[in-house]
Amino acid sequence: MRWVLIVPLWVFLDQSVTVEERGYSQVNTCVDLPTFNYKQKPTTSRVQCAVACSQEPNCMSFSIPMTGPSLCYLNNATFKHTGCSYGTFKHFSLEKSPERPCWHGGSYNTTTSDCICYNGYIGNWCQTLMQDCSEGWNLPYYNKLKAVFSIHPITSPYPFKVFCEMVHKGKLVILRNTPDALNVDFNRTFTEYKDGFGDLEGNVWMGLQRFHYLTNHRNMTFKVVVKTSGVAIKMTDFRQRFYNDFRVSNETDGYRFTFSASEIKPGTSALGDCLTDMVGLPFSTIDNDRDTKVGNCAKIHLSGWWYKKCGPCNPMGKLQPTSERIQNDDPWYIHMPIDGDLAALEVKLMLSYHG
Ligand SMILES: [Ca+2]
Repeated sequence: MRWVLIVPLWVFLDQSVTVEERGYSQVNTCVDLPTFNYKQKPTTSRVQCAVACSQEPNCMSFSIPMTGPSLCYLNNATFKHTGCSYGTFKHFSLEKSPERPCWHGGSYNTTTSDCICYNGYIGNWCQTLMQDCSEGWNLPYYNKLKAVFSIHPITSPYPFKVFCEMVHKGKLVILRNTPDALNVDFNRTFTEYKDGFGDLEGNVWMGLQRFHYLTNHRNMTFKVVVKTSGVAIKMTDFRQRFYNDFRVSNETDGYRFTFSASEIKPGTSALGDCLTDMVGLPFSTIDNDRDTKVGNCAKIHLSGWWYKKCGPCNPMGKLQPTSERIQNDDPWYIHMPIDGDLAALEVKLMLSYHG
């Protein structure tokens, strides 16, 4: 089933999620910098300071200087309203009380005594903001869970849903191309590749714009996993390769990617490298040919990708028929750099934070 992106007007307004919407309210108090201040961080806005506070389990309030939000002061207790408002700081406290036990706009279920969290927050009291899957992985009760979560990367103007695998520091699915889920056609337009398509729990492409938001402010590791099968070994196998500090640029720049290093990890079977040669190339689709070939690689392979002339891989190509266990030369099938006479039967591209 396809999921349709409904993009409300407010997503285009930067910082449209206000401090108040993040669950903090300004407190009138004569306290200057409180004794319960425990950390200071550089910041450029009140919203950024609120995000910083919401990512720390012990942060209950934050303060910023009246002269401007150059430094964000994180505090481990809340302020009391005194009706007094002079001082050199503005203070913002989490709204949490016996009447409103859930933070950041979460709703309380009196039957189960649980908070139902929204807009990228998780935790018993919706206290933690998820920027990718790593924050969920840090909370023991999501351990090993594979499910859809709402996240809100700090540079994204809106929260959005992703599929997280809460293993190995928390992995987020960018692409899943598998025969184990309903078929999704990857032969799509540039707009569709930009916005994302497919089913979050099945075959899916998360979208280039989200890929950009997920990688433009944190050091993310991009993982390519290919499931193979061969006549000789008659068993499935997984080949993997990792790309450190992976970044995708913005739409104006053509969603080009960079990374610092490519590596194989001990204990995993090696997958060849098909991305190094594509660094600096814009993303190509059937209706936006930006490859360096005279023809259109996206039309040849029936899928979008970072193509050159055209290149050694097309992870969004058609799946090999299950009866065919050797590599098929037709260009519309998935091709991945696997040693030997093996077909790529499934591809997953994932991101994880290794801050
Ligand atoms: Ca071309």
